[in-house]
Amino acid sequence: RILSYADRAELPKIHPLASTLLKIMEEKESNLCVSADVTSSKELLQLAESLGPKICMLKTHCDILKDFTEEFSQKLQAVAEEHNFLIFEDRKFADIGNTVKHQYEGGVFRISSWSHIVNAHAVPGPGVVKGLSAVGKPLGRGCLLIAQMSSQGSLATGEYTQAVVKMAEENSDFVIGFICASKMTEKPEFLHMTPGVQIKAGGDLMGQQYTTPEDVIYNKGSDVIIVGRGILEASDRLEAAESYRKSGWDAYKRRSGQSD
Ligand code: UP6
Repeated sequence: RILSYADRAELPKIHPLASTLLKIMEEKESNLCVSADVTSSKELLQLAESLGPKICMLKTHCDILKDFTEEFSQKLQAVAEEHNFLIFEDRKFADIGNTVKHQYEGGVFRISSWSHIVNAHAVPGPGVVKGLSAVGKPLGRGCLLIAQMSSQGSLATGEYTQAVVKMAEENSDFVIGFICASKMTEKPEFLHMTPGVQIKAGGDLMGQQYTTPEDVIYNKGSDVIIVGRGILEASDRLEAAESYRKSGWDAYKRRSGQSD
């Protein structure tokens, strides 16, 4: 029997933001993160508003929006508060510490001002975490390191992946978990989040590879499913989100021995 999300939220060494997320997951019975990959800020806000009750987290790519404004980011934060979910800007930082510090804090997007969670590639070495942490830690933000990718031919494998896990464990004051395909560490303080999820396994024409909520949560031991087109391209997005929420939650209940 593994620790429940609720148990993990109370661990003595848990990062406060990871604890917040685990409590949201338990309370809303959702390990679903919707990847809101749309290009209009109005549509993104409508998505957040309608799917908000079903999700623990909303993932954004702010640089695909054609009309990003600070007003939009303020409205998104208000919706996140209203529906009790966290915002994860999927910026995939990958430069030296000094540069990512500016990219995270400044520019047009001012990501650190509105996004609870960001992520980074470990390619540059620990300086990337130091740079992001200098901005995010005082604000109570957290970071995920990309240990593996869902795309075909990904180079993030083997020793690289192991080195990413080590980097996370050495920076646990700011790194709260991983983007990965399966459980990376036995340390229950870390969160595992997995993209490339659809109800049916398969892929797209540009190398994306899909596996199912059941496989990700029950077999692979990840914590959060990240779903984009599986929901966005459904004729009824709300119905699709509910179906992913239920699949992810049922798989978690089975894995943690809280059902059957
Ligand atoms: N994403 C992946 N795979 C990774 C890391 N990130 O697909 O290894 C992101 C993509 C996209 C989302 O940038 O926003 O997760 C997946 O969308 P999809 O469900 O529509 O394929």
